[in-house]
Amino acid sequence: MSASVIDFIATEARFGARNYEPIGVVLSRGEGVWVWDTEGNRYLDCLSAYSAVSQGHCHPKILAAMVEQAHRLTLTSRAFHNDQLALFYEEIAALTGSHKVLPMNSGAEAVESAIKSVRKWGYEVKGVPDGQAEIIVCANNFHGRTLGVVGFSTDPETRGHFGPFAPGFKVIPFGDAPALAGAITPNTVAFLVEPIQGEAGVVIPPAGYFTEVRELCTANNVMLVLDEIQTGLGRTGKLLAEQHEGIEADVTLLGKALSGGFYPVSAVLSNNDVLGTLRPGQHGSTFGGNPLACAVARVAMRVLVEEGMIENAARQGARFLEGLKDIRANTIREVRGRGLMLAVELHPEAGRARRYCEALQAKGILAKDTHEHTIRIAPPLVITSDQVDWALERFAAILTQDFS
Ligand code: IF1
Repeated sequence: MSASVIDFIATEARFGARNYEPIGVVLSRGEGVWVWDTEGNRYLDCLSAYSAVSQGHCHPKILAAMVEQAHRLTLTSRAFHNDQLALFYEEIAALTGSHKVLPMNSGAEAVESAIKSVRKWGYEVKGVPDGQAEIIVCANNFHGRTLGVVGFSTDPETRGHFGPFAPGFKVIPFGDAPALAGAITPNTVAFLVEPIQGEAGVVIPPAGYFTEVRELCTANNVMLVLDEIQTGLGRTGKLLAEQHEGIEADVTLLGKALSGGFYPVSAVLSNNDVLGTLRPGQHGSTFGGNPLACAVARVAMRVLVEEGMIENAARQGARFLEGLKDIRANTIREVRGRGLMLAVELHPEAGRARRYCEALQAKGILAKDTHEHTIRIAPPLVITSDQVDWALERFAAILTQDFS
């Protein structure tokens, strides 16, 4: 490593809160599926900033829209109207078939906003006694880092020593419809769930699970809130992961790729009822719905569709999954994924996934471990067949080695 690389890393460690443990690469440029470090080494990005850069790094059309809008108007607050918000609403509603939109910034904020909204809906529409609303969530969930959200995490790392936490959440196993049926009470306002659990290691529920979930929620007047912050906007090979089971959520959360990685933009999407309960002064955000965010998100959504990225995610995801399954290596316990949301789970004896990610870095691939033994693979949705094959060669070379 050159002196400058060591300097960036050491300076971060000296001044920064050490809430991350990054792989030892300092990135300074990106284009499409590729990123470059400060020394000019090129890497295929198989993380895409946790699925936020689905449209590829520095997508030229999103960049142009951002620059153009930044020259004109960036922030007005919601105290005034701006000439981008209405267009953003119209386009995201048309794309997703939603009736109402609440714009926020981070994913966690969208989750918090959904929780507030479904509780309010519960009191004002469903008739739950004040202060009694219950929300059901799943074990091993990941919905963000705010206090409200980590309070119903089941991961000791995520929630440990951050309490006390707010009551009103009930945890059931993921992928278990009878458990949902058993947990619903007259005070249940919502079931909040990821279509595929990301942080848990790309956990795909059994086929038919969400059909049953949808039926249970409808039968009991419980709002089904799907956190599609990671799975949405083409990542799994469909616009929304809910489409794999042909269901529709009552509330859908989007974030990450909603801006193509240029800017934090998130949104709560709902039927008329849930967001319809919010009145002026009851919820808001200084930056939520700002014209720069809206202009960026509008183009980020447009290129996803116009440039065929969703279909490409399905096609290249299938190719990647096949290729990973064909790797004969006794380090591999399981390979799973849907679209370009993939994971390789290693045998515990094979050593830590982190070591494999470091070895992949040396071969020109950036991927991220999760939970000790799982390598997560989520390249930008613009990846080509040749690039998938290029990556597979390198995965094969590394996964057939032993780093225990
Ligand atoms: C971190 C994982 C990915 C999310 C879902 C809400 C949020 C996220 C389903 C919050 C965020 C990120 C955040 C990142 C790690 C990460 C992640 F490893 F935890 F699972 F993407 F794979 N809902 N996920 O996945 O969105 O507030 O961050 O915008 O280090 O916290 P945010």
